[in-house]
Amino acid sequence: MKELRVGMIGYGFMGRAHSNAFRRVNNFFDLDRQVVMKAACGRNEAKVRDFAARWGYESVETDWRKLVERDDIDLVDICAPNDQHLDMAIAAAKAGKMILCEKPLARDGKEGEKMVKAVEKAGVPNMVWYNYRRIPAVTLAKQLIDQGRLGKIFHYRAKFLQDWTISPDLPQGGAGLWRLDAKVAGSGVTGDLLAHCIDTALWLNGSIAKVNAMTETFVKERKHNLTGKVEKVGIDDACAFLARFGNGSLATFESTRYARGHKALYTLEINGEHASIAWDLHDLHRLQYFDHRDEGRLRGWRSIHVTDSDHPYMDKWWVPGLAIGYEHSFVHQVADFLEGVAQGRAVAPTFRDALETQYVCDAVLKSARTDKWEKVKAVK
Ligand code: SOE
Repeated sequence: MKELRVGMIGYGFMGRAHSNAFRRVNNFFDLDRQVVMKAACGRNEAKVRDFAARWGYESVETDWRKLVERDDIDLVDICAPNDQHLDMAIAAAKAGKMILCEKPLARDGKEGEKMVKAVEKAGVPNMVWYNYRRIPAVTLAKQLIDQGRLGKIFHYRAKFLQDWTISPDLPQGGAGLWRLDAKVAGSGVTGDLLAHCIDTALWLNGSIAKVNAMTETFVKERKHNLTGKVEKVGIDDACAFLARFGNGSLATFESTRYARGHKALYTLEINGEHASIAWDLHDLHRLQYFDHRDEGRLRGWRSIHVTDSDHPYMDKWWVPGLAIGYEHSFVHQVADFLEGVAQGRAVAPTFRDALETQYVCDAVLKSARTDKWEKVKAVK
């Protein structure tokens, strides 16, 4: 079997989620490529050594440019904060590496465009880690929609709610908290959480034509971990927007880090002419499905436990009825990517697919500023 040698940049929460996927994928999926965890890269040598030892990377680097140039690396996985995606992706593309990039692709559409250009010019396989598409219940929703079971779609509703930044004492900047620093993250909940909802929505329901948004920053100043000074907060703490899809359906999207009691509640509901579906990340192995064409006396919401062997990805895991979790969506994404590499075809969401999400985020943030409906730029 041909080896595929991975170089991982970053060792935070996502570095762990991706490493777990690389480690397990060949145990569960029959693939033409054997993942070799070749090198992990991070600026703090002690921490990156510890990370590499724990996850089984063969070597470490403290300078990402060295990692990208190494001859024994086939694929670079970018798990660094958002402000570094652009430079890393361009360098990796120039070095002819395959690239996986953590979401969001970039801080905005302009950066995203440069990244798309770089990978397409280099002709290297590329993909962005919008992992929720590959939770079996969400993939099943896609299959049902593509079979036309819902009929014409009228409504799309999505929310991503958290509550971890409510305290004004929480600083911004630095490890983990760079998500609160607009210069590094690009935006707040729009790029971090709504980007997930938008990616799934574009996949399930097609393009978004225009949006009308509002955002709020509830805590206006926070101490910055890197400067030690109290600095203005530039991110959106909460964002809600209306959208019109190209297929004529109406949508509402909402995200906040101020919904006390909710830790990572991603929910979506789609209402079509014949049927509706609903999904909830806190109950991720279930898909709710209502079909108006069912016999009247028995009609009602079905709660499908998406754990049977004819459900997406489930034949690769345990016996029917036994659930899998969040981390498996990353394993599925690597498995699909490796299959695409072996067959010489692109696997979604590519950088180009993720650019569309970036354009929706740009339009959302613009609309919040202008207080008007804003058109979403089309990906050329
Ligand atoms: C933020 O808390 C976060 O970790 C996001 O960055 C992830 O993309 C999301 O899946 C869970 O929440």
